[in-house]
Amino acid sequence: MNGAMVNGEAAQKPAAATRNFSVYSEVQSSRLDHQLPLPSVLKGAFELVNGPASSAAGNPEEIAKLFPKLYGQPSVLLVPSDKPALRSDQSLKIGVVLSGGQAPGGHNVIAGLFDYVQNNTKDSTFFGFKGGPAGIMKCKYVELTKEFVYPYRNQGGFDMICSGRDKIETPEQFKQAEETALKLGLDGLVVIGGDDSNTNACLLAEHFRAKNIRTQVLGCPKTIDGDLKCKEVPTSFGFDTACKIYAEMIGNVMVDARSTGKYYHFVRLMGRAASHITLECALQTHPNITIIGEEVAMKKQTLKNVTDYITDIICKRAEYGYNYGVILIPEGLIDFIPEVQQLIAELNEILAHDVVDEGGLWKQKLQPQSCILFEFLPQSMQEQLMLERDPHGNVQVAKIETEKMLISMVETELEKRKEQGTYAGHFKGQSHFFGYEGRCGLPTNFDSTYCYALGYAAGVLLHAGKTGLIASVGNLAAPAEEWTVGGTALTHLMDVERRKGKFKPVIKKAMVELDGAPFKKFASVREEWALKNKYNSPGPIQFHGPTADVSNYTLLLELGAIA
Ligand code: FBP
Repeated sequence: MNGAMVNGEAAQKPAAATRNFSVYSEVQSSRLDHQLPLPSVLKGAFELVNGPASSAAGNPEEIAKLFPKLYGQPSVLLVPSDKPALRSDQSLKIGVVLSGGQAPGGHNVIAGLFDYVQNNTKDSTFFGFKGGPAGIMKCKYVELTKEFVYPYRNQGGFDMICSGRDKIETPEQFKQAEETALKLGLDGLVVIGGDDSNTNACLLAEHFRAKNIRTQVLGCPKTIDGDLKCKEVPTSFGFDTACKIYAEMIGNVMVDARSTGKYYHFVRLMGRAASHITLECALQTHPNITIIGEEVAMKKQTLKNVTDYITDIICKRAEYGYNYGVILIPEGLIDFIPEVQQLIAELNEILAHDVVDEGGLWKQKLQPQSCILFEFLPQSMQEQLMLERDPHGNVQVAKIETEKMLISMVETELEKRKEQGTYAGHFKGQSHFFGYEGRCGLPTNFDSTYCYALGYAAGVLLHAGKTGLIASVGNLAAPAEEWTVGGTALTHLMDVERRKGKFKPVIKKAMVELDGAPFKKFASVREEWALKNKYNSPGPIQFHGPTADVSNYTLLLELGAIA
């Protein structure tokens, strides 16, 4: 086999790979030629069937006002047909951009889009905007060719064209994007991103429509966080691979904990808002304690409640003779604790509108209870909460070391209990943050195939003249040949939210549902995992063998494919 399979034909292997990588390992090289099965609807002739008019995830009247051109447009589904619906003699100019945090599989979305365009249109041109949305605004791009794309097939990372978190927000920035679209004569632009980036894609699609610019804009669901999903978009790519990488690392730490019997490992896992990654990693590895942010919020727990919950289990385990364990904490935990949430909301308003003076006068603007909490937090935590927000107005939770704060709070509580005579064990905390390590690994078979299908789907939608849709591939519990392919109206995923002191349209984040199958499964076994050591160390991602194509618990439980 000489190259990746494209519609049954091997993609031509170029003479020299151009990726800026000194050496490919054997496994990386073998992935270059990994054959990707396409959903069968994409292999033959198909037509695009419109669904009913769409609405919004919340506040439909506001969304309709914000997107007068796009609101209500139907979603589309590809269905097999006798004759092809799209002309193959068309020549398209298409741009693609990677936006936001890295997620394994992004290169395959580009490869899928590229292959669709190559195989189904004539003499088309494909531009990759460099460094995220800033590349669109500054018109910095590279022309993507077969040779350029090849070394990135089935490889992790976003280094093919790189990514960035810039937002196309101000009238000047929209103007810049418009100039680029016109200068390059773009028929279409595909934004591969998370909730914020897809919101941006929709705003751009609306802008181009309103100004009669022919460039269509489509989104693709990317984020390891797993919080960009809905019925039509069952998962975001990257989640599967990232969770499996973290699960391997957690499993290793578990074996280490059991081998020495002397440490409690506090592992903070990425996932800025939702706790999907933490929940999935718990289902894969069976830790002693797992904190799910959404549950903390629902129970309106305080920092003290969370600390007590952890401490109680540590004390009980000490009675069983276990002075070690593994605890999973979601990155976004602090944002779920109502008292901290309130503090962050007040800080956001202050940081957006006021000068933060060194003398601390700004603190007078905090509510009394928020001020008390702020003063109670360790200085490092205070500083981390005051860090600059990202361009979308989010607190940069990846920089907040909640695991260290919890270790110190648990330590203090255990000392108290020791004095009271209710704890006789010994405690040593080890902190870990598993985040960036999972974002650029070799994509699993699932992510590789899913991303390729997403890219292909985006190609079809652009070719069909669609705009303001997110590529949607469904029926994911079935073999890839049976996956469904289509596009969902981006406005259908939207709500309004308060950001930087103003109401803004946002794609509603999909949080862990406490009555959903993954959480219920976890809740049914967590007590047993707390006291008995039921650790599961899954080892590295498998690319061959019986489990290689199995996706993750979250997806399979949500789809009802496993119980
Ligand atoms: P996206 O939502 O853009 O996919 O990014 C998610 C994420 O990986 C979070 O899990 C994490 O909090 C954040 O990015 C880190 O951001 P940065 O790369 O800017 O440090």
